[in-house]
Amino acid sequence: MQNINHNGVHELRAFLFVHFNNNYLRNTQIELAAMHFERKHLTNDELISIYKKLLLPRLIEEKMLLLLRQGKISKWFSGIGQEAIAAGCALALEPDEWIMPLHRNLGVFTTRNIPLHKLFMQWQGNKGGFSKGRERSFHFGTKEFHICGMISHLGPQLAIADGVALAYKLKKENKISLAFTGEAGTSEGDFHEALNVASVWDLPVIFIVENNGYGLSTPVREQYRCENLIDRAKGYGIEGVRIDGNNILAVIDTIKGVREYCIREQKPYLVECTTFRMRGHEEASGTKYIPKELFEEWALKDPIINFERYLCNEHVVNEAEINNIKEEIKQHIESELQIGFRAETLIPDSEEELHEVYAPKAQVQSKKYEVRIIDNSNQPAIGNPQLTTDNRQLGTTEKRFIDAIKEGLRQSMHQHENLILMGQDIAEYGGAFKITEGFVQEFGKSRVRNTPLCESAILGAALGLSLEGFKSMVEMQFADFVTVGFNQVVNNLAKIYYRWGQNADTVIRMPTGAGVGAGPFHSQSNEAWFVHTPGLKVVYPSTSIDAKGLLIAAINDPNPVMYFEHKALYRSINGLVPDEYFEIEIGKARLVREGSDISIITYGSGVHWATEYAQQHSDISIDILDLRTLLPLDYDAIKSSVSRSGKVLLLHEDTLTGGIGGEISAWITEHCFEMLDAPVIRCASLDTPVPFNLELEKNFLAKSRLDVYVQKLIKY
Ligand SMILES: Cc1ncc(C[n+]2csc(CCOP(=O)(O)OP(=O)(O)O)c2C)c(N)n1
Repeated sequence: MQNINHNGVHELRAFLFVHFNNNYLRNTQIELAAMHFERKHLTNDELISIYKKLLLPRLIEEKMLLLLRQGKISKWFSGIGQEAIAAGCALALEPDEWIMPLHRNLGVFTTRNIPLHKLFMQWQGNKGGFSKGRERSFHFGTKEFHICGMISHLGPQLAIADGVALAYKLKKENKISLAFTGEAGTSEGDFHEALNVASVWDLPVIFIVENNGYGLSTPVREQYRCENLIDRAKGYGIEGVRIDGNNILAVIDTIKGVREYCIREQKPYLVECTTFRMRGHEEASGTKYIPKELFEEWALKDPIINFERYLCNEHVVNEAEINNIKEEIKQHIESELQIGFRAETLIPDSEEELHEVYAPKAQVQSKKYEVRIIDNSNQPAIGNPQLTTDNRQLGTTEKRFIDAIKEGLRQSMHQHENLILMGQDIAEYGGAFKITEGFVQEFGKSRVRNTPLCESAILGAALGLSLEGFKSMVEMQFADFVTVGFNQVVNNLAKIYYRWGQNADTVIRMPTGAGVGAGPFHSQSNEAWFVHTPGLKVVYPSTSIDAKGLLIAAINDPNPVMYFEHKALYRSINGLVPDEYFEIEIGKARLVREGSDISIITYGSGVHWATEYAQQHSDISIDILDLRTLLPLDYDAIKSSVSRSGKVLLLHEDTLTGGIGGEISAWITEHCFEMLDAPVIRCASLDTPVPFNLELEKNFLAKSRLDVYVQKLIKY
């Protein structure tokens, strides 16, 4: 590649005069090696401006370390010695290009000119910070400055950059996204997945590896065995370069060149920046495990001192001017700190906290269809659904469950031009269950995207698409496989809105459930994992009309929605479904039939088991409630069902322990105790993995014990 400055790591011939006491900041008389700077076309003013950007995070940090010792801020991850990478990358990008920084990248935030007082409030956990006191240290983002906040797990940042780059590509914008990882983070599967997806999808992303020698206490030798981390680029079929991460001009020049390459070629690029972590992993953890000589060696390569020396040698500035610049910055930091310290004490407000877990639903900007809300919550819809009087005039067609899902998805693709579908084999092949069959022909390959086998990266990419205003639907080939993308779902998608106000506009379709002899890894009911995660919505239709209406509602919802679709229902049930575009409201249960002897509260396949049972036992008056949404639950509907019978059976295909039945049982006991004539009983599947043999599976499923539990309840 031309344009790129391939400065290697320079050999040092310097000598350290003073006794080194493990804190290089105190060493003033060090003789530096000549770090080779190439100013190229940069004017003096530009060099000074770069110097100020490089210096600012260092001076902030020195102040923060004092405040940390005084207990005024919490945990601190130091980026001292690594500033040239963060500042250099941010300087090389346009301000509206998204950056995914990590815990040592203060320089990204400062270079993007974030108001310092707000940053200080953030670190003090004040409401005036970026996360209203909900997040610590660098775990926050800001849409205004195009910075996506990290989660502790590090690697997930990389795939978000893929999603943003995909958005830029789809919009044909000449932009790139840039994500950071430490060298230890490259051992995470997320690194591999993100680079592979970026390569296969030709995404303009820059992946920066900050190789600072240690991942907490683990040296590189125990982290990886390739010679250089950029050697991995070849394995992904992409380009890579290794540069001196302490040389600010090398970083800026390289990243600018790489950026142009990524835009021009529409490809990703891996950049390994060599540097060193001059302090402990975090301030409390010390540095005893690092040989003293390494600090001595790297102190000589300090990015700021070297650049200062260069600027003086080039007569860009003199020492007095450097001191003035430092003084000016320190004063600015002090005055911003005073504003930060004046922040009001945070008074917790539970209402507000709960209210801000979910993004409010915006009005759907109607592109093609008016949105009709169908309320069939009091109407049976099994077999031959009765629509309400108002809805009866709608054109309806008898549809199988699977076709209703397909229609909901198809109409949503027409409704939202910004809706992107992603999943394994969903394009030409039409998906494992053929739900997206024909979609490629209708909507094109850029919106109906086959993915490599990498759930985590795709779920991360879905979040990246959200940052740029896209909606997405991610199809899990089987609900079981969400486990390998679990972290992105429960930690990133679910929490991001509460943490810093960015929504994750994604629906994850989950073909779920047993009954087809598919064994332990193609049959699980894993909805309870997600019901336990604030920030997600969990819907689980049991009828064709609901399958379509709930899917449309899920796609219109700006929050991450887990949409469970039972595989055994795909082709085994059908019902009348309105032809037009309509929503079934998320969070509303449906009364399947009214009864007075017992209530069966259930969802998914349980609705069909209960209905069949009721039909076969006409002597028992059974009230059946189909929950339809598991998060949030429709407590009003649950209460009214309890009030009609006083005897409750919670039925689900999920296993017993930790299933949602336990939660509902607790709620009923707590809130409807006076209405009860018997203990709340749960009928669930056996607490075993789902077995393969059909007889074993039948025995496993809750349905096989339904009669026993109903009789037990009746006898009370
Ligand atoms: C998934 C996960 N495992 C473990 C950790 C604990 N942890 C936090 S930072 C870190 C080391 C990271 O090293 P590296 O990626 O090289 O970045 P550096 O801290 O050196 O900048 C570890 C092990 C974590 N945050 N996330």
